[in-house]
Amino acid sequence: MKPGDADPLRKSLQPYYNQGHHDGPIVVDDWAGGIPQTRAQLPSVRIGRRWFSSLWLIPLGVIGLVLSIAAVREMAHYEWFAEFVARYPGTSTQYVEPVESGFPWWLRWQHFFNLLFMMFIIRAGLQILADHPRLYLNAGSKPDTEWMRLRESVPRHRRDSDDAETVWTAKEDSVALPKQLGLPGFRHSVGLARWWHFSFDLLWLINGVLFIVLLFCTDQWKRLVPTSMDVFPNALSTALQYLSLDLPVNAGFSTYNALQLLAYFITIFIAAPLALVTGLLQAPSIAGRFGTGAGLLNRQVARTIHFGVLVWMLIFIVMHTVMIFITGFVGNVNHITLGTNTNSWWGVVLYGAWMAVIVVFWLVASPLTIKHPRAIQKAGRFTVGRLKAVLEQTNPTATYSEDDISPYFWTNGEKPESDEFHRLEADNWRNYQLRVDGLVHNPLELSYPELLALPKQDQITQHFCIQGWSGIAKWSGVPMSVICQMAAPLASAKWVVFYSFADGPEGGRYYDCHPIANMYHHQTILAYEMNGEPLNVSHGAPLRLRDEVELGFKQVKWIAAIEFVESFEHLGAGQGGYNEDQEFYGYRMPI
Ligand SMILES: Nc1nc2c(c(=O)[nH]1)N[C@H]1C(S)=C(S)[C@@H](COP(=O)(O)O)O[C@H]1N2
Ligand SMILES: [Mo]
Repeated sequence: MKPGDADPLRKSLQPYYNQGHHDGPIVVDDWAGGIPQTRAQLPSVRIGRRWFSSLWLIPLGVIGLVLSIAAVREMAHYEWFAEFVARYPGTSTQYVEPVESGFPWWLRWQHFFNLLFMMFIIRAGLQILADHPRLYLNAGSKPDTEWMRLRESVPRHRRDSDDAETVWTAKEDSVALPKQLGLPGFRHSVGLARWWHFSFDLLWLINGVLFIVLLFCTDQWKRLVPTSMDVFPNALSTALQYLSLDLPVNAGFSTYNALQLLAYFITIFIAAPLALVTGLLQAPSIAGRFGTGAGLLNRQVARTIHFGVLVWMLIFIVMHTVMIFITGFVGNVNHITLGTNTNSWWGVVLYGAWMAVIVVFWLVASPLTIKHPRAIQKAGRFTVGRLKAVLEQTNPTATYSEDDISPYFWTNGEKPESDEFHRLEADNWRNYQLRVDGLVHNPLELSYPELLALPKQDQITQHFCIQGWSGIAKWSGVPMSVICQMAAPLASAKWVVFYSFADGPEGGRYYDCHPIANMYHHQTILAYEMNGEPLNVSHGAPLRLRDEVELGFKQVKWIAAIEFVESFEHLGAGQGGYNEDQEFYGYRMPI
């Protein structure tokens, strides 16, 4: 028998809410404790103190387009207009040399895979957005400071985190998306969405890097990289020609028009790298490493720019597709499928086949995720698990100043309901005992006063919830290295389990496992104070973990016991924690 096997805490872990179906399928109505499928609203945007629906963009866009066309068609009567277009024809060799080699096979296939991967990335990205459906520019994610949102304000009477009974949790704030828009659509499915997002991010990046290398190993870069400032007047000329409804010549087989070139250049060389950088800046392991948590590059700014890239990509995809259709559809699809400057119907057939493949993957992705969630978790871990393990090694050390402390700090999780916990709370933790055991030389029982008497450490650090919000707070407590020193783990101990007093929403005890190496990091502490006050119950009293390289859900609140183990396979459903078991998160969460 392994140490602790007869333990009531270990027994309280539940393999999986859907007992008997350890690998799913997910019953959406029972998901996350039966959270109702509150739908996302259309995005609204705040200007000053007023909120405007994004639907206004439709009439404004139409009016803007019609007025622009009217204005440009009038301008086209003037001689200077004709002179300008003659001088800068829009498609010319003033800003690039023509490409003689057509569209090579690698470029055509990479173009197809790029679209396929982006379909998954965009849908899963929208799902991640819906898990905290607000965008801010401040690191503290304070309600009503968001500039964009997909639901109404956080209810005013539920913002007080000192009241653990009524406080509005981040989980309640999540919204559902239609199944064929989000991936997988249902509410608070961020864990599964992230496997799709990150796995296809990696494939997309590999495809993109290979594409850029091949561009510069051949003459294909000449299509995409302007070599003269003349690209700008030519781009203006192209735009004017489109708006005058007198479409410019399409010589795309060898030379893109200047507007097209700029759009491609921005997408490939600016938007795509920006997506990578702003994705990484949202990670505790990166932001903590570079100390970007509070400043201009804070997580919420990064999330906003990341969203901006999404908007750019969507506009690009729509405009690109419209242009393919209206500027000579058969010829255009011949270029990109067969690589020939022909008007063959085979090009159209191949284009149709590609699109059909994308539609099929589109249609099966969400149902497959709902049916086989454990397989999605495993496939995701197989694809990006090792990279996440590397990010755990960034050794984040950032601390912030008192001025950076967030005026509001979101709450998450369900507080403990047991009589035992209520009694401990009523007695102000006088009878609380932290148990530390498992693979250690010296099992410990530490009372609350004993914990307070141990060396105390303060740190002002940033919390990163998987759902997307963040907050900076000052945490004070006992370094885990001190606990390790006292307990003296055996060499066989590889993981450290934190058991909570609280159950998760699906039933079964909340717990989470951390690599033992993290325990020796100087920023890993058992906190009993927040912002200089005793920790309140909402935020995890009497004791909550801070392991700053990891995301928020791993910061177990209401800690009842700590156990050192060799592996976590025998705990719960064997995935490394409550959310890992029940909601298919990963156990390494430095991003
Ligand atoms: N026991 C327990 N601990 C928990 C949770 C929970 O549901 N139960 N939620 C986690 C999540 S998802 C987050 S983001 C943080 C939130 O901490 P806070 O409420 O202090 O902001 O606590 C983590 N610790
Ligand atoms: Mo979270």
